[in-house]
Formats: sequence, C-alpha cells, structure tokens
Amino acid sequence: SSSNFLEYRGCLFPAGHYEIDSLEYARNEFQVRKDDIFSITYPKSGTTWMQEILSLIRSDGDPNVSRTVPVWERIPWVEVTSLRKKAEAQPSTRFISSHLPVHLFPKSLFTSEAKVIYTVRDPRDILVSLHFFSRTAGFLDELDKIEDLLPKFLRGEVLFGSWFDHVRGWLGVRNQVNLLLLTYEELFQDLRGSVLRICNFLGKELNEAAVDSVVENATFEKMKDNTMCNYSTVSKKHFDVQKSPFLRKGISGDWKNHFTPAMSESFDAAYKEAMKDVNFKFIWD
Ligand code: PPS
Repeated sequence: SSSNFLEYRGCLFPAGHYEIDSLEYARNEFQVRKDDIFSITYPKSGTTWMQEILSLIRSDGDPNVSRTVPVWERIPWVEVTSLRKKAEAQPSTRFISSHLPVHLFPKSLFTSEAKVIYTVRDPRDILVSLHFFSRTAGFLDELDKIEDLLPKFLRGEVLFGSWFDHVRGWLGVRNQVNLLLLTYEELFQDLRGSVLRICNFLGKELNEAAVDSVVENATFEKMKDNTMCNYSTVSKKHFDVQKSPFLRKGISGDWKNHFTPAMSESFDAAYKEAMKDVNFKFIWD
C-alpha cells in the first residue's frame, strides 16, 4: 500500500530504510569532500553493478573485499538511515552511493570538485526489473501485472519518484558538476571498455591483470553467485530472493518480452512528451 512509502519534498521513499531526518541531513548537512566519488542511480538502473565495479577498481582488482564485505557496506548510500554514518566515516577517498534526485542531493556537491558517475538505464527495462523486485522486496506492493505498474511509473508514483525527473535533473547539472554519464546498456555491451572509461575518469591506473579481474568479477554470473552482492544474506522480511532473485536476468531489452503493444504506445507517448526538451540522445532513443 502507499503507506509503505514516505514522502519527502515530492519524492517517495520506501519507509523504514529512510527517515525525514536522514534525508534532511543528507541534503543540508552532509559535507562533500573534493575527492569524494559518488555513484548515482535511479533504482534498478545498475546500482549494484556499479558498486561492485567501483569496489573492485578501488582494490586494484583484488576480489577479496568483494567476497567478504556486503556491497552496501563497501559503497554505502548517503541517504539510507542505517548506512549514512558508514558513508561519512570512510577515510578519503570516499566511495558513496545515492539514489537521490538532484534537488535532494547534498547541496555541498555543487561547490565541490567531487566526481559523480551517473548510470542511466532504459526506463522500460527498469520498469520490468522493478516489477520483479516488488516480489523480492517486502516494502513494495506486490503487483501482479506489469500493466498496473506502468501508469504508476509514468506518474512517478514509485520509489525515488519519477524517472523522468531524476534523469532530467541530473542531466541538467552535468556541466556544473564533475560528472561521467554511463548507461547500463554500455556496461552490458562493453564491460571492459566501460571499466577503462571509469578508471580514466577516476584517474586510477590499473594494470592489464587488474582490469581483467575487475571485469571477470563484475559479470552477471559472478555477481549472481556472490552472497556479498546478491542480497541473499538480507532477512527474508526485507528481501526474499527466493521469490525473485535480486540479480534476476541482467540483460538489456527484456522489456520486449513483457510490453504489450498498448503498453509500448502509452510509454512512447509519455516518454516523448517528458523528454522533448532534453538535449541528449540515449542509446535507446
Ligand atoms: S537497486 O535496488 O536500485 O539497487 O537495483 P539495481 O542494482 O540498480 O538494479 C538491479 C538490476 O541490475 C541487474 N544487474 C546486472 N546486470 C548485468 N550484469 C551485472 N553484473 C548486474 N548486476 C546487477 C540486476 O539483474 C537487475 O536487473 P534485472 O533486469 O531485474 O535483471
């Protein structure tokens, strides 16, 4: 039900893991450092994938940390009540995740040189992923039909609000902050090339073997079996990966298996309207 959500400044958050206080703290008080590295995503866009990639890059390809520490502790979210202090207390260079839309993001970012990696995914695949995730996640409505989720998604009545607002917001500041724009689809098509782009953006030089190891350990197959990033260790009450695995299918274009022609039509119309002033062409446009 909608009571599972907490509303803060026009954006919906899964209640329980988020509190007004932590959201206000993140926005107003969290001090961004110039050497911070943020991975920002709308949910279901490749958050965990990017966390794993960054974590492996940070350890020069050594998979040991990835195999022993949960991914959400390695690269914690700044806005999650229980993880905020972990995000903050890291020694520099801090690696921090966030799902926040730009208007709720720590304000001090906009006067800093911190690096931001913003990963975007085809919203149709996000919708499908979110649908299955609603079976996994105890805090979401279990909707039987993807058809029922589509209008809610298009209206932004889903966790972290409207995809359109999120993407328009972050694209809107991409020249004001030190931002690397990546897509899930690029990671999917060319993981190695994407890892090299990320290293280049971060100013991190890895040797050939280290790059190989990052790529090898960040594949869908490897991550799916890694209990430190497949969410199988979280209590069933929050995440029941028996109902639907967190790393579910891991492809681009799965929407084609789930969208009816009517759904495609209503999606396309909404997308065209919402994105008409966005001066950027995505791989799926
Ligand atoms: S969350 O809840 O916002 O943190 O979810 P998020 O991690 O952003 O998205 C989950 C989807 O990302 C897929 N995923 C991957 N795909 C390909 N390769 C790798 N390594 C990978 N890791 C995660 C995951 O399978 C979810 O997508 P779907 O389409 O449901 O499979």
